[in-house]
Amino acid sequence: SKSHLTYSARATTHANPLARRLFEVAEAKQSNVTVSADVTTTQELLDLADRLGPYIAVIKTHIDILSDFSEETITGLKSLAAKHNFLIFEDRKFIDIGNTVQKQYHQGTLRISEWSHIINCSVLPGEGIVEALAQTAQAPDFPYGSDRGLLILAEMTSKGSLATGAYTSASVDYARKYQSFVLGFVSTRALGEVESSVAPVKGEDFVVFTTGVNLSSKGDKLGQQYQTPQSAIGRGADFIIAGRGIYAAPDPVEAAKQYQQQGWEAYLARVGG
Ligand code: S5P
Repeated sequence: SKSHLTYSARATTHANPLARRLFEVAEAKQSNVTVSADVTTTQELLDLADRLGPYIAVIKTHIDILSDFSEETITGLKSLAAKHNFLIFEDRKFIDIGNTVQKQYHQGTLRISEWSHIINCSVLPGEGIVEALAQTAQAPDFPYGSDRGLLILAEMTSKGSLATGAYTSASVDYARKYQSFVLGFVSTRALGEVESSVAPVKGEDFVVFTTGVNLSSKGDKLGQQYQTPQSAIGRGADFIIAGRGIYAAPDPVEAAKQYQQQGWEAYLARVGG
């Protein structure tokens, strides 16, 4: 993996424009934090995005948990992303046949393709899901150009996760095969060494997002398992995703700053800075 290189170096060499932008944002803001803003109203979401915006590289949404999703949600998120220079990652975890996910992504009530730079999918349905999402985003008439990318959910943090072994290997296969649209993985570690039936592509540089990051808890009562920013970044995370550790803290802004600082120090230690 390229995890020993700086974000700036990776921004210079990466073939994918959205990956380049992601690394540039991280470098410019000195933040590798993705906040998982799992709140349930538009006002709470936009309020968090505005207050935490300066300290994060990416905001991750679960747009379908909002009780009042509307045009205002989209307009608000887009304008805050521009104001604070962060990217938007809708954690929809597409998992269906190609024909269905194309509609879920590019049509429908939530209009995900319109506002979310990054999406993710499970490869449980097989290669076709990645092919279908890539086809939609790379169609000549797709309105958002090369400003969109996919993360493959290659592993999960929950206890007893079945996203292991052959599933994780297939995730790497498809990432290699659809490299022009796949930015990388949601995984608990770098996956370059994982057995894959597709040979590594020369110069490949998959971006690793690691969720289940929390400074003060080991897990929850529903099987979530946490690690610290240091541990996640040591295992190869390029971006750390924290939800309750930040938004449910007594002071979310202070918490965001703390994750930012620890995430950045762990990154600097990794690249030898
Ligand atoms: O394996 C995973 C993958 C994801 S995307 N485990 C996860 O927890 N997530 C998501 O990360 C989950 O849906 C939630 O939005 C966030 C973790 O939230 P937290 O409050 O436990 O930090």
